[in-house]
Amino acid sequence: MGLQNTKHPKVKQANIPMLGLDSAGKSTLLYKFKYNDTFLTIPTIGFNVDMIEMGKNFTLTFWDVGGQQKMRQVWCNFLENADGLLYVVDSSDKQRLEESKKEFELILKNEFIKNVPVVVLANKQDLPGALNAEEITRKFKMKKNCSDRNWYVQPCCAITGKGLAEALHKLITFTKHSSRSKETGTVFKEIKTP
Ligand code: G3D
Ligand code: MG
Repeated sequence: MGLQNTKHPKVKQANIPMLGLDSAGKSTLLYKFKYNDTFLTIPTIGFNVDMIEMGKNFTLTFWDVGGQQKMRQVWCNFLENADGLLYVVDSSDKQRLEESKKEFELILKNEFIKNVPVVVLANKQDLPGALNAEEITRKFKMKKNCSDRNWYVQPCCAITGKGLAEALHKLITFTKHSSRSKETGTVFKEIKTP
């Protein structure tokens, strides 16, 4: 499988992998970004990719990668060309917050995303007992773990869309002027899923 987008000399595009444990809400978020609508999601086997125009001459390409244990082995393939990272957390799933934090810390150790900006989406804020942005910031040790990059923790609800405009705005601000975001089409290399 190969993907190539069309060359358009003036369009800047940034690659944004969306990672996080299974069921964090990544696919729901992607549909909401793209269509401003909610769809019935099924667990993502492999990945979904969508390019979304963010105003004139700037496109974000979102890579929504499955979060099941076996898919996490291939997350690193999606980091190589990343201009920004969206890390999605189910803020209400207290039992798996530690697991999510460990995976997050593993990602940050990857050389490919050294200094790459990170937006953490503290999703499912509508659910009772969800940790708020400050609590997620502390739990994920953002100040320590992301001291070498721009970062932001955005509370949101993928179902209603609350908080998503702010998250996109942050992503755009972080990535738009980054030297890593490219000014022409990008050739997406083949990615094998287990
Ligand atoms: P994933 O792509 O990260 O694996 P999905 O996660 O987008 O498939 O979402 C997993 C489940 O969480 C879905 O429910 C979805 O509707 C739900 N979900 C996603 N975001 C939110 C949110 O902000 N609030 C609430 N309450 N639920 C959310 P099902 O029932 O289909 O498994
Ligand atoms: Mg999914």
